[in-house]
Amino acid sequence: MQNFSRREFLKIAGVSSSGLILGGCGVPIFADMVGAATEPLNQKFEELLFQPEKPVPEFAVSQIEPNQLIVNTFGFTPVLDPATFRLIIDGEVNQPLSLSLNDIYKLPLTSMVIRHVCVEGWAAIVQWGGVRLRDLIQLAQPKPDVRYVYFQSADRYSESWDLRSCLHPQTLMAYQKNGEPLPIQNGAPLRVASPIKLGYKQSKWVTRITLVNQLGRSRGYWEDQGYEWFAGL
Ligand SMILES: Nc1nc2c(c(=O)[nH]1)N[C@H]1C(S)=C(S)[C@@H](COP(=O)(O)O)O[C@H]1N2
Ligand SMILES: [Mo]
Repeated sequence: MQNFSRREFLKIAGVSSSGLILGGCGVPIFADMVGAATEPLNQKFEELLFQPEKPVPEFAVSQIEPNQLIVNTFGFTPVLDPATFRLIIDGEVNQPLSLSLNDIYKLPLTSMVIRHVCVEGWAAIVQWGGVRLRDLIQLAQPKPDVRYVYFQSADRYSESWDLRSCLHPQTLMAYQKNGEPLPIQNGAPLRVASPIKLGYKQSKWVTRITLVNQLGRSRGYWEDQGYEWFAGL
C-alpha cells in the first residue's frame, strides 16, 4: 500500500473518497455502498430548478486556511487575457452565450467559506467568490432534455457534471479566492468551486460550458483514467 499514491489507492480499491476525510469514523466507504451515487443522474431541468437544495454548512472567515490549498495542476498553467476572455455557454440551450468578464461581474456575487477536498489526501478551508452556476445556466435557457454539463478548460482539462449538482446554490463560477482576485494558478479568470464535489471536479480556467442530454465517451480528465465520475462529498 505504501507504494501507491492516494490517487492510485483510491483507483485500485474502488473506494469513494467521500468517506475518507469527512466520514470521521476512519472506515473507508466501499464502492458497493456508494453505487447509487456513482451512477449518472437523470433528472430534468424544470424538476430540479424548483427543488430546494440543502446548503452545505459553511465556515467562518476566521477559519480560512490560506496556506493549506495546494496548487494541483495536471499540466501547464494557461495565462488568459482578461480583456479578451469569453465564457461560452452552448449545447442544448435556446440562448447560447458568449460572456465577457464584465458581463459576469455584473451578475450577483456569492461568497462562501467551504472545505476543498482533494482525492490525494489533503483539504483546505477556502473562501470563494463568484457567480452561481445556476444563474448562468438559467440565462442560457436550457432545453428540457438537458441532463449533464461539460466544462472545457484552457489547459485542455475537461470535466462533466450532473445537472442537479450544477444547479446547487453553492456551485459557483468563482473569480475570487479568500477575498482577493483569483490567482492565475488557482484558475483565473474563472473556475468551478463547490462544497459538494471533490477537488478534481472543480475545473480551473474554464472557457466553455456545454449542456448536453447524454454523456459522451469522455467524462473527464481523471474519470477517463478510472476515477469516480460523481465524486460527491
Ligand atoms: N483545468 C484544471 N482544473 C483543475 C485541475 C487541473 O489540473 N486543471 N486540477 C484539479 C484538482 S485535482 C484539484 S484538487 C483542484 C486544485 O485547485 P487549486 O490548484 O486551486 O488548489 O483543481 C482541480 N481543477
Ligand atoms: Mo485534486
